[in-house]
Amino acid sequence: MQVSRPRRHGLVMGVVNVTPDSFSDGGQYLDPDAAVARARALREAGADWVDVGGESTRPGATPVPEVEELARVVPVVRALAEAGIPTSIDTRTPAVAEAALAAGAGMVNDISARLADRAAAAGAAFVAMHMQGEPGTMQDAPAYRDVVAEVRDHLVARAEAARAAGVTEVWIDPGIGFGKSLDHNLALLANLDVLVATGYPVLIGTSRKGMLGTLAARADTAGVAPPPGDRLEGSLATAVWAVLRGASMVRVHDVAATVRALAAIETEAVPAA
Ligand code: PMM
Repeated sequence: MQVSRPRRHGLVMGVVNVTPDSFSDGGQYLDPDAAVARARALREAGADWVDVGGESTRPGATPVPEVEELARVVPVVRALAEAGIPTSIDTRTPAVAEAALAAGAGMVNDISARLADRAAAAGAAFVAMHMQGEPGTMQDAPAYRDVVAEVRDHLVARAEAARAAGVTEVWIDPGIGFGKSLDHNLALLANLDVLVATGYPVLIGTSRKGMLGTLAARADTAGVAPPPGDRLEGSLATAVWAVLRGASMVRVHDVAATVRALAAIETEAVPAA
């Protein structure tokens, strides 16, 4: 399998949601063969990691029964691991993390930031993401005294706990859109250096998210927000922004376009000697 040349800066995590209802690609990859084909295509387009999820965590989503989540993701993770594709499991369910790790996942991407012990037991990498509240209600009234400091403090505490549990590769992610208003999201993106300064590698996921619809509507003469599948410009702009501000990886749906966008800033992204 051909993969693109390694970049010096900005890894890319490609998203495959094996769900009927994800906001960005729900229903497209519910069939395991379609999910595996999508993952292979993302890898060939330059994804460093492929992130497989079986539960939609969009605002207002209801939790998926564990047995259903297992049935969705485990066959896909196993097929990808057998194909040698670095695979991350996007879950907050302990049994799903365990089964995916046993099937060959090399990273646990955990929006609840509570599954570090599972990652540690398998020698896998771990992403601690910040979320205020639960997906069902998190966008009802998100509130912070100081969003940047609170998110940083929470993530550092979870990352330190993950290290103490034995994880050697710990990532932090502010969780754009997870219990955050537009202003909260923008404050976090504007102050990424605060997260980068913690020393933990930072992952950012803005791809196709609602904030990009809102911002694009401001630029539209009729004030219309584009649907998730039509938010590529904002997805690329924020991915480039994040990497220039020191993020080490971006989680995206449009891998080929993101790889090209990051290639275009490769020189600028490398700090002067
Ligand atoms: N966003 C979504 C799901 N999982 N994981 C991390 N670490 N960071 C994110 O921003 C994130 C995530 C929601 O997007 P999707 O429904 O398109 O997967």
